[in-house]
Amino acid sequence: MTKVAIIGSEQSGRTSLATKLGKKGNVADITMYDFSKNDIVMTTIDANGYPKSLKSLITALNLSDIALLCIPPEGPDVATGECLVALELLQYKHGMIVLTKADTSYAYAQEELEKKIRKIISGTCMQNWEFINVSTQSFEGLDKLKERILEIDKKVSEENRKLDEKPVRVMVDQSFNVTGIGCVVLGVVTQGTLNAKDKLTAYPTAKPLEVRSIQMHDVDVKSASTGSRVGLALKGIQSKDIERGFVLSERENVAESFTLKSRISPYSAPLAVSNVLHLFVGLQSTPVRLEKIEIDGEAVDMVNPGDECVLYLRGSHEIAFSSPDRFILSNLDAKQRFVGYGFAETDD
Ligand SMILES: Nc1nc2c(ncn2[C@@H]2O[C@H](COP(=O)(O)OP(=O)(O)OP(=O)(O)O)[C@@H](O)[C@H]2O)c(=O)[nH]1
Ligand SMILES: [Mg+2]
Repeated sequence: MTKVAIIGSEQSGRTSLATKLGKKGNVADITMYDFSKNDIVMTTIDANGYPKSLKSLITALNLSDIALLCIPPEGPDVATGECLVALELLQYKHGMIVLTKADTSYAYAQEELEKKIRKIISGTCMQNWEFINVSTQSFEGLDKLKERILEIDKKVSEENRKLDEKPVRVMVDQSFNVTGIGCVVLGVVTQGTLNAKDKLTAYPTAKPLEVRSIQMHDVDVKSASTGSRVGLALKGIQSKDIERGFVLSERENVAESFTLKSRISPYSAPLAVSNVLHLFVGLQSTPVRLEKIEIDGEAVDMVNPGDECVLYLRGSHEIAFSSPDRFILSNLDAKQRFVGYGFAETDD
């Protein structure tokens, strides 16, 4: 099951590209486009709420395995830079740089643009990503792009098979009530293998539930491996008790305040105690206040771009997390809004 996120700056050609990759589904701050033919099943997510909403960007990336960063012939702007920072903070493994609207540019200009961006991404997790010139007008590059997506997805599947034996976790992105069925949620199996009749808990509220049935692209299945996008009918819980961001699993840590071993992005402004930041983990997010900063075990008032530190953050509502989860920190008032990443101390 192939899951693709389309990101980039305003007017970079994101939605035009998404419409070429699948059939449009419901629209929120992300829009999903579904495609299925023979044994190819693909969901493409347009982060259409970005750049206004950082959450749209993070949600699209966390629900996907392959990122397509759209850059138009005009070249990168602040939002493009912010997308690059997000990918680097998430250590996003797979993706491509899509030079969009190729029909409005020239081969030489596209080559120069590629050179310029290659310089920017050297030394980052994106340094080996392929560049591809695409036009949704002349159709240049579209077949090649689809081919490459499927090639990359083979690697993604291999990686996911290594996670199939882990304890199951499902990241929920939608929850609603279906007459005659009850609570239905949509989401992604982020690790482990989900089986019908599994008894799990919805976090952060810790409400127990049973998986009544599993569907993948409208087909009933008995189990779903890591990376699967699933629809689940749930027993023992109501749709109003689950929302986007919830994690279904056997056990999660739940907290309102966090101690994060962090690294500040080189592209952030310095941080100071009492700053108000915005924290993302999985599809959850919360405002947090920076209560305390430690560098090498010593309390300090400020921390600089590029520094490693321990951040003590106080939030206002409960967040579910486990040891592999990467927290992303942002300052919604800054021009480049991403601040850094961190990992929480967990009980497991
Ligand atoms: N000539 C040409 N125009 C394109 C191409 N792709 C997109 N456009 C045009 O560029 C503009 C922006 O395209 P969208 O696909 O809406 O880009 P977007 O990033 O989704 O834009 P917003 O969501 O509005 O920020 C539209 O007017 C498109 O018609 C292309 O391949 N060639
Ligand atoms: Mg759009």
